[in-house]
Amino acid sequence: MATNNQRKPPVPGVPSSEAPSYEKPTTPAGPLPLKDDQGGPDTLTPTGVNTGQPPESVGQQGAFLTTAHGARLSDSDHSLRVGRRGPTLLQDHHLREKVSHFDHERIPERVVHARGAGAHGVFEANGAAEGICRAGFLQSGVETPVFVRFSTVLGSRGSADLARDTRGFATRFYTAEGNYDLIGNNIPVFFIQDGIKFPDVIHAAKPHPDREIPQAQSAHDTFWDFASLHTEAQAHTMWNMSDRGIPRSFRTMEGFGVHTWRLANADGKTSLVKFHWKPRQGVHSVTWEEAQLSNGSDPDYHRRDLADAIEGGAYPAWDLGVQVMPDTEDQTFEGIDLLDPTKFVPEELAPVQLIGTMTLNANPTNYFAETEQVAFNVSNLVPGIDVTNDPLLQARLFSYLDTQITRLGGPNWNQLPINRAHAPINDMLRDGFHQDAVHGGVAPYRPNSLDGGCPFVAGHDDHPFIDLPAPVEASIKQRAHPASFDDHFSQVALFYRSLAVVEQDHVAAAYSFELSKCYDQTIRERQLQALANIDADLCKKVADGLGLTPPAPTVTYEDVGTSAALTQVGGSWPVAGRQLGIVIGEGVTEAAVTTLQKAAQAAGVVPLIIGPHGGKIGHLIVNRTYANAASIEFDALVLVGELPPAPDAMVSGDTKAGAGSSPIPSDPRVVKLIGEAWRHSKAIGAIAPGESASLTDADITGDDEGVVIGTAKEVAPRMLELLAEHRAWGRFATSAEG
Ligand code: HDE
Repeated sequence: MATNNQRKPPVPGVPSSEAPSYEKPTTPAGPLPLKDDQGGPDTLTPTGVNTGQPPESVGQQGAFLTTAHGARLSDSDHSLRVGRRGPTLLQDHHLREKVSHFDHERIPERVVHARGAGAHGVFEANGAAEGICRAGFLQSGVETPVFVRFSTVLGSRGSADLARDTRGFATRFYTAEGNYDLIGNNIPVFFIQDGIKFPDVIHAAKPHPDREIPQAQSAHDTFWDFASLHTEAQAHTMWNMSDRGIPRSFRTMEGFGVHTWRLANADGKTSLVKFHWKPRQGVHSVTWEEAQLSNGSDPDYHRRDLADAIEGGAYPAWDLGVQVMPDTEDQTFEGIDLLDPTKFVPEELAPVQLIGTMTLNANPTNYFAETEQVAFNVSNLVPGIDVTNDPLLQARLFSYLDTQITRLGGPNWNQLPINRAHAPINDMLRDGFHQDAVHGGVAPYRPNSLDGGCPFVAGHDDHPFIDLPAPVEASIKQRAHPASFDDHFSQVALFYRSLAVVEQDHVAAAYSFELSKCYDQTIRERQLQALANIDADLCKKVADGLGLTPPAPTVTYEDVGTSAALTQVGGSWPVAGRQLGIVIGEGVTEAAVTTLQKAAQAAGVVPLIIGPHGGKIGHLIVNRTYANAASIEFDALVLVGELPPAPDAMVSGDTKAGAGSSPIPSDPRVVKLIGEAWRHSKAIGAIAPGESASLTDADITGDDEGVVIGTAKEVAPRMLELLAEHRAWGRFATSAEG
């Protein structure tokens, strides 16, 4: 029997590289090839020799099912029993191997950043960093394979993608001089100034230990208890409460190295830098309502978005940039302490200079082997890149190595395929759980003569990693921080005041929401005091939301102005990888739909048809139905034709199940769909003449900002322009309008 499936689906997400046959297959054959969008870790030996084999050579082989030691099996569906109705025999080695391996399939999830998604790609340096850094992968034209893992921080591995949270942005560069891991976030500042406080902030933010709730969110008493007492956390918290805490996509996030790093050029001259990833797709977020809807109807929203974009050929790209500051003795710049990770350097003070571009172009072949087992390590550094004395960074240098030993079951996690370096490995680390390398020789110690003195340490001209000499101030041993770390508020005010009014309103709403979820009044009042120290207007809005009186500030500090680089509002951006919903009904004019589809596909936008039922309408394949479509999936919507209620639309009951008032003028699910798109300020189009009454039923008119009514040829290009602006910003009501 024929199926609708095609080998090359126009819509990403089909699970297999070949369409399944209707009948159960009967001819033994080898494993199917990888899908076109998939890549894998390069096939290297554990000690760094490229075997030249394709990625699938490390996957399943042969046409027959085997045991783990390679014996072919004739039956994997029945355990070995005494007769047909008798007890199962202990001698069934296949049953025991199969079930025992299954029993051990899970490994400990990451203590933070447990939920994530990864992709392969390539980084190409443009040479602009040559003058400041001698790392080989930053020299002009050098291409380096990369693996990136994006993540949320707080939730467990199965939590929803659109939690209000910081996002991890960890990049591994497989350079010819060893692996370099740049493990950053989408927010340039951090909660704490000293790594010794990390267990405190994470214990406060994770679910309460008694009931283990709430999952993946900061809207609870312990988090705000900590943040309001430990006011150095206010900077990071403010970024989380802003739209940056709910990104539209991993593809539309900036990335930041957070700490200051120390680079050295070929002459040994050093400079201090902050790393930035600038997404070519623009920096965009969703609204809070979209985030909440998504967590219910599509908790894999970000994971799917990244994989679909790559499968669809809309490869996301980021420029890597550096802010370069002189390596002065006091390590401050324009009054900002560069060793304090709760501070950032405004781009107006130190422009971001672009030094290369990363493109993500392949999805992992196997989530567990790659995305779960990738083990980033802050101390994976290459010659030319060194650390600073930032006390947060110093603690990370210990933590990442330590955590991998537990998570990956021993000290040889560097030998897992996704972690193998692309440089020759000649260490003297031996044995341990899961040792994959078969080391020769008898003398893994130095000095030795029995192995010919090998391995030798590299001389100055052999490109070794050199710990950059740095003066350490003559001092006493103590547990204390410098006075410059005491300013907890001035840059938080700078961030807030740099936002557009609509973004500021979102910040106020986020604080009001989160604090309203706390049970304890004292905690709300204490956090209001912190807000009073940041911005009186913000404090008043939040106090109004909570029904409290705004307190007076208790600190004074110099106003540090604003930074135009911090708002996400404005600008026009590439649209590739965005999703356009095309709503059709029975008897639709197919030509109009085809015009929209073609225009979308030409721009790399994925057109998804939403119909009254599944299957086909005329020649058009329906991708979503009125019943299963969720507004959050679509960056813009176009209604084609009249859209009468579908036969399963109901008169009363649950709206999402199809119910509306009687008689039903429009399908209530379509009205809900476009109503939500309107509230979220997304572009909406309607094909005229004969445009759908659903528009009027949703109280939308052609005069509204971001709404276009016209022929398909008129609507299509306008939709792409509106998509490029991300939102019809003027449609959001703001507090500035009173
Ligand atoms: Fe992490 N962090 N972290 N962190 N972090 C981990 O390492 C830790 C910090 C970040 O996709 C863990 O492999 C300490 C800052 C990312 O696999 C763990 C401190 C920044 C990821 C750990 C910090 C980050 C991690 C958990 C304070 C932004 C996910 C699993 C000293 C610059 C990487 C693991 C991935 C993961 C510890 C602070 C970013 C436990 C002790 C600051 C993106 O080692």
